Amino acid sequence: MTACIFDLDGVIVDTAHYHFMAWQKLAKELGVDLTQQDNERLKGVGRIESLNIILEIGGIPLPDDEKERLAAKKNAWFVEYIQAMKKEEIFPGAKDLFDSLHRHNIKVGLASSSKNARTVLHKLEIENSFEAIVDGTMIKNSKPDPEIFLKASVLLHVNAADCIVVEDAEAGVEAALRAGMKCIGIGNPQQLGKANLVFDHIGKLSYEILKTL
Ligand code: B16
Ligand code: MG
Repeated sequence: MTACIFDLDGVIVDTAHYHFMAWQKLAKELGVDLTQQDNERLKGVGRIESLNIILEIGGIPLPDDEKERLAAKKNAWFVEYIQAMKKEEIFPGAKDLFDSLHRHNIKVGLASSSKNARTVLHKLEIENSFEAIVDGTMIKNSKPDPEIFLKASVLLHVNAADCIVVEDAEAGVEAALRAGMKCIGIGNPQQLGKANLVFDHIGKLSYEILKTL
């Protein structure tokens, strides 16, 4: 391992919950009952792709301009939630893990499909913890496409095969494996079974565990 690449929403902070709250509010307006289980399909995928999944669940066909309007509405709610975020909302152990990896000369990268990732990093005051940051504004194809992780490895100047990804989404685990990287899942082993190892929280990870992969 020469680098470790972290997903943001759901791994470093519980913004995954804010995404869910905003999508649920929109789904309700559309008359769609969006369950926690449905929400697993939205994790890690881009904004319009997420809306398409909700419309598919509801059996609602819409023209592209209307989709853009609804996605912007959801985003406005999400932005409102993250504006109120406090830096203390970072998951316990995350910052210590970045510092420990740096002490062991492991590069630390961030790869988030979110176009709001930089705002969240700024709120948490951790922009300087990463040697490279790739967000949703920098990619054409969102997870499960491997583009985001490959781009991160290029910016970190490391081989993809020497990277470990930490992800909470099924789409993210798939993207990491397709990039030829190892992957640690954060969450439910039943959902993230393809990952090399699964933990329920980032606080359980350490340099010693990562280097066993
Ligand atoms: P935005 P991650 C992803 O971030 C979220 O998991 C996903 O739910 C969201 O739809 C996507 O970002 C796009 O976010 O609408 O803010 O651009 O998990 O890759 O950090
Ligand atoms: Mg995530």
